[in-house]
Amino acid sequence: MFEKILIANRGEIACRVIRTARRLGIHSVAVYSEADRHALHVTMADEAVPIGPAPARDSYLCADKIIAAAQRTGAQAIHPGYGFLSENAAFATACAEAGITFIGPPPQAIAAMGSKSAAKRLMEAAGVPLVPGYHGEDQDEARLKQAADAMGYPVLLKATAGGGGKGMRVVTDAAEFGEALAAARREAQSSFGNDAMLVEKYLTRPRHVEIQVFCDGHDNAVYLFERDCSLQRRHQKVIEEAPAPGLSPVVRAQMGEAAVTAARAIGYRGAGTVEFLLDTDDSFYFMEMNTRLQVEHPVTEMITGQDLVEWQLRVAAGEPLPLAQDQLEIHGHAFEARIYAEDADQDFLPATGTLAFLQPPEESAHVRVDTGVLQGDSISVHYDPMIAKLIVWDEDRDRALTRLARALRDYRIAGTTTNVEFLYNLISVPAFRAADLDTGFIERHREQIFRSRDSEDPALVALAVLYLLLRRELAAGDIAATSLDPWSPWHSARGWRCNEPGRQELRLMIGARELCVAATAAGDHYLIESELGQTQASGGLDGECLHASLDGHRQAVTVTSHDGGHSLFTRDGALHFQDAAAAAVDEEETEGALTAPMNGTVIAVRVAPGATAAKGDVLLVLEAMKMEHSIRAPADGVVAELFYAEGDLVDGGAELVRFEPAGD
Ligand code: MV4
Repeated sequence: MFEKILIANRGEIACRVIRTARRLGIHSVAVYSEADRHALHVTMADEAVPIGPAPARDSYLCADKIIAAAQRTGAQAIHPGYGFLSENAAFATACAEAGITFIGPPPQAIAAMGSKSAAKRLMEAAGVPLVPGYHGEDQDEARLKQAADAMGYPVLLKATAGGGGKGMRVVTDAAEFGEALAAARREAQSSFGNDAMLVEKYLTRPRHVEIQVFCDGHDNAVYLFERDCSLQRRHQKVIEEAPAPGLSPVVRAQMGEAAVTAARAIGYRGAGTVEFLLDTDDSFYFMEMNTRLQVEHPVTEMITGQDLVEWQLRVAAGEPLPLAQDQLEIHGHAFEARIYAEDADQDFLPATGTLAFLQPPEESAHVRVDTGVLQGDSISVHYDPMIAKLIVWDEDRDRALTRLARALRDYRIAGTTTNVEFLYNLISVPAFRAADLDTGFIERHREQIFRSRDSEDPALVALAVLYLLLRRELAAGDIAATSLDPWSPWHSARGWRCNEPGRQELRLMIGARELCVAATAAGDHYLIESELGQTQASGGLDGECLHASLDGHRQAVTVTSHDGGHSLFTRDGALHFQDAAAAAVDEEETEGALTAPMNGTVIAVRVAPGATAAKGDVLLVLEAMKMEHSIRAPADGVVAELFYAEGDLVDGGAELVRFEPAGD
């Protein structure tokens, strides 16, 4: 077994590999870019080596820098993780040439699976089922049309050089075939520089079911059952589960054996995943083979009780597979949800920002959190904005799903926009609990999933107002405590009025909406009134725990304040809000500042360089924390220079505009 390995990756997968290495007593070496200088994987590893500037092309994708780091530290092997160089045959070759073990398949196996059409031909020769269709060299329109007519419509035109859904076009009847083919060819030529097409029978409600395979250097090959990854959005997996609901043992064995046959056909070593389309009649068809450890491998680990990274290390070190096929069993059911810093309400635009508040659910035998970030970290614009993978397990699917829902509610994040609410809505669709799955699920249930959350839930708003009122009381108490007259009624923060009940008015910013609220102090509680209704509220703050009573209903919720405002987390969801009065003060303080008030995205540029502007004119609009921030001209003058364009992500404090006031 290796004494020291280098992990050529970052984020959660680097941390995950380091955890297994540590458990096995293997010394770990991390590599990091300048942006990851203080990242979790760097602090977790035994050693860490800088490999260059933030952009991946200058760091994590630089094979020579990574190999040099391994040589400098004496690492005997390199684990590539996923993404980056994990499926780069040239990197695997360079490792071997440097006398360093690449923890993965042989280069030629990577290369063989790199071309989708070549992979299909290899699988066909090995007897692995393919979708009925035509993959021939003859690209004459008449030949393709003949194939389409023979298999029957709908058919799917796929660019041979395409992949991941790019260059696919459905043709529903013969009359439109010619036009569709011409359009698909144009798109393929412009996207891939190759307009070769294949024609397949179009499966209208397929599921994406993939088989985890493992092969060692002693001619052993097993499958560790399947994962259902049908819940995808634009070919990005969102929720994965194992085993695939409703898959019969017979079909499971057939798919597993087909996957092992596919792996053996290319002389595979290590962890691999064979992806299939599963049709409604239980027939299944090879899609592609991935020659790396997948993001979603933890769900397989949870139902088999195996550590797949340990298997990778043992096989790479020349050991046989730890278990034979008849020793592998499925126990229970697992889900994985990918937690991202992205805004589901803005077409999943990556969100930037600082994880000002980050409280994952408590881990246990049922809940696992694979993450590469800690509270206070910023989500970098240079890499995939993954915050964590949330994995849950239980004895059966229904219980596991209930755990997932609870764990998502317990995943408390503030300071940047995340997809947690989207994930919760997604798994709450009744059809999901009913396992009515296929790759079109998200699109088909769009209304239920993207429903604009009732962010003006009276109870949530009352809790938010109570929190602001209690903060004001605490702040007033602190001032009173340091004054010469601590008991002066002037220190009261309960809106004291002469001969009238104490009354305060607040303005809450929830997203882009402003809500006016009146709070009247009445004995030991407040009467909170707004257009949403009225609530009697009382309670107390204990750090980040708000103990509240709303019309007698008592509950404890988590609250926190950060530079983007305030957040509260309840079992019914999270609410992110600002005290508009405070925000207005901030706006005044930053008025005239032509820098970004916080991390955000430029969503509008209203002027061009050289344009004149009057004081207060909007020059540029930022979106951050679901709110719009207008950057205004501080005086009459001229826009000398713009540093960002629409769609750009900006860090807080970044200079946005160079403005020359008139008369300067
Ligand atoms: C298909 C298909 C239906 N019929 N092939 C999408 C990307 C690539 N992995 C293959 N894909 C598909 N091929 C036939 N003959 C539907 C898809 C498909 C899909 C497949 C797996 C996971 C998500 C998907 C989303 C849309 C379409």
